[in-house]
Amino acid sequence: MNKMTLFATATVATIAAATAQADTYRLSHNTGDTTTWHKGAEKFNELLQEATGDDVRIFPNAQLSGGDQMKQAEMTGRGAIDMVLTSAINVTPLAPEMAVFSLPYLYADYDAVDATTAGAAGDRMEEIMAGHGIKVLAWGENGFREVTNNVRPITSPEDMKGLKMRVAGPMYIDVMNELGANPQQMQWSETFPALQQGVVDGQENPIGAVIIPQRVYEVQKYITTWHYSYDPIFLGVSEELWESWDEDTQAKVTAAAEEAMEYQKQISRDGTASGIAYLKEQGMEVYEPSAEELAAFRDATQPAFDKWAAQVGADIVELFQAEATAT
Ligand code: X2X
Repeated sequence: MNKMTLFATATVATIAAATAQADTYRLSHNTGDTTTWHKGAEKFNELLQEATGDDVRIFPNAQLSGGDQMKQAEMTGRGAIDMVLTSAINVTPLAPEMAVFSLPYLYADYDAVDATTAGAAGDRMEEIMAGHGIKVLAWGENGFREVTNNVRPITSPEDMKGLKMRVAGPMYIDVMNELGANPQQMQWSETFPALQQGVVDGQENPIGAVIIPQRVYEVQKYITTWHYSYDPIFLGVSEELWESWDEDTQAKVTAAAEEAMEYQKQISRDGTASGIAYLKEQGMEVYEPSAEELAAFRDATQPAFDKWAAQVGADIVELFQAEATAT
């Protein structure tokens, strides 16, 4: 063998070894390790291991972005984090269009939600995220966000007046201001102690995905199922990493993500369905508003809807509304 052949043989062997070697990817999410988000990530890891031999190391509570839940997407976009599982509202500093999902009272029910994530509306958001360096693999669910607090039952917009409310993101600040509450943006990982110590009176989150698994009922007395805002989550991978895979790997990763998010969505919905009874058992006072009462919340939050619809862009809002009402 001459020198050239030796070199070529060694290179091929190195590439073969590198290809056969299993990779470990780092996945960031911003809830605790008891939530349906975390369970969905674990399911993804399991399925990916079976399909490709690679595995996923899961980092809860936004640890990879120094505890900042709004930074995970941007870091994934520039390849500093491999994978991200987060909700739409956390991505709005990077892609304001993602606020569309959570516009107050956009969705009537789960069918309307599924029509958009599976339809042209979902595709449009996936294109936008790709423009920020994130390949969306599949949509999962945080859910319809319900309001809890320690001061009084919330039965009408007036009841929100003066309440100190922890919120996750900018759109919810506007919504809370319209309702006369005092909103404060805070990391989710810091919210439980803040509620416990009375730094804030209340918060809003989905029942099945977050409120029950993170035991919010231990530090909150009242919950109102006002369904004011829907929040999807998505499982995404940095475009850089995505592009490094061959088509076969891309297909396997996508299939694992879709199955894992389907599972995550189902356990979130199941947990929500059985959740009201559970929260009552835990001593919470549950208020389920009538259609008329919901309409009052809807009217009161309309200015925030209009403001954010303008930021999202009329074409996107119309696309979502068309698919959400076609079911
Ligand atoms: O921070 C929250 O409230 C949470 C966990 O629901 C989101 O990530 C938006």
